[in-house]
Amino acid sequence: MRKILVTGALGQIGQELVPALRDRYGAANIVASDIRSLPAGEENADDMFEVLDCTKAQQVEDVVDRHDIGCVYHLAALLSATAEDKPQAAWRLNMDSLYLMLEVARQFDCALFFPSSIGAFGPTTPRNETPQDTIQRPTTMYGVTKVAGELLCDYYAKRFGVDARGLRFPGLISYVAPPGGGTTDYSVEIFYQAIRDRRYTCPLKPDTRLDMMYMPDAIRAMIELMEADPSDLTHRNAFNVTAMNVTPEELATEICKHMPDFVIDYDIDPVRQAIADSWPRAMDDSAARSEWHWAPRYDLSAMTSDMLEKLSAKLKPAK
Ligand code: AKB
Repeated sequence: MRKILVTGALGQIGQELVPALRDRYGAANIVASDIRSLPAGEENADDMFEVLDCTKAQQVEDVVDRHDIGCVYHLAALLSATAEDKPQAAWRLNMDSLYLMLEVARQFDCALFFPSSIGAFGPTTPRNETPQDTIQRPTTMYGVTKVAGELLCDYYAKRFGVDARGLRFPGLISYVAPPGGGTTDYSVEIFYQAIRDRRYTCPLKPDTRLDMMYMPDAIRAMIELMEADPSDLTHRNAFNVTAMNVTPEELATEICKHMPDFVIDYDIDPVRQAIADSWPRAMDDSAARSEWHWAPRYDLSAMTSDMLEKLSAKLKPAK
């Protein structure tokens, strides 16, 4: 098989996607890449890793050509809160790199996975049961880059036949690698703080309802979409996917079932709150369910039990 390249491999999704791809297709077929080097001690002779700035055409072409890449999972991007802080940098990374990846996919005949987000919607989008095809007028730089990215992927698919596919991810909850600079980061931080201190100060209001998904479901969704028979896909790109929708208060209540002394309080971050208030409360993911049989396995209760068990083991002080 032609190899698979993952960009942003040291990020929250990449650190779980790369091992899952290595398990599924064999380590010799997966090239991980990131703008950062692998941390010392994490190198493994069997695993391929490239330091790659995916805004640099020459570097991207060289890696794709040298490794005979046939599919790219393009994860490198700035998340919503960081993008609001650094909008110019967000445009450069999120858009320049996607354009380059699509161009390289066109020239080298590669498939491409692009992660869009609930951030691709805005305050004029219907907030409940948000349809697959609806109004998209985001008010954040992150959202602007996600809508533009979705449109660019559709354009390259239609105009040049590039097999570009993608998902609109909700907040992703995981214990392997922390997220960085997202609006939904609270849903991961709350677990770290619950285990360490039995208390958490949340930057979003208690009733802020957003879609969420546990990382094992997210990884499976990406691989299942990329493996789906193209003739089954009407949309192909930017599928709404969700597994649960929760508020900070509800998540805290679920954690309390395992840790009755856990306490949550609130210190609202106005930037993150404004972003969250402009996003859907609950997406309709029926297109993904019918076109490629998407079905999440973790609901709030299953995710919370697994997170607490796995993260407690990870944070246990070494003896
Ligand atoms: C963020 O909060 O920026 C991301 C997202 C929902 O796209 N987790």
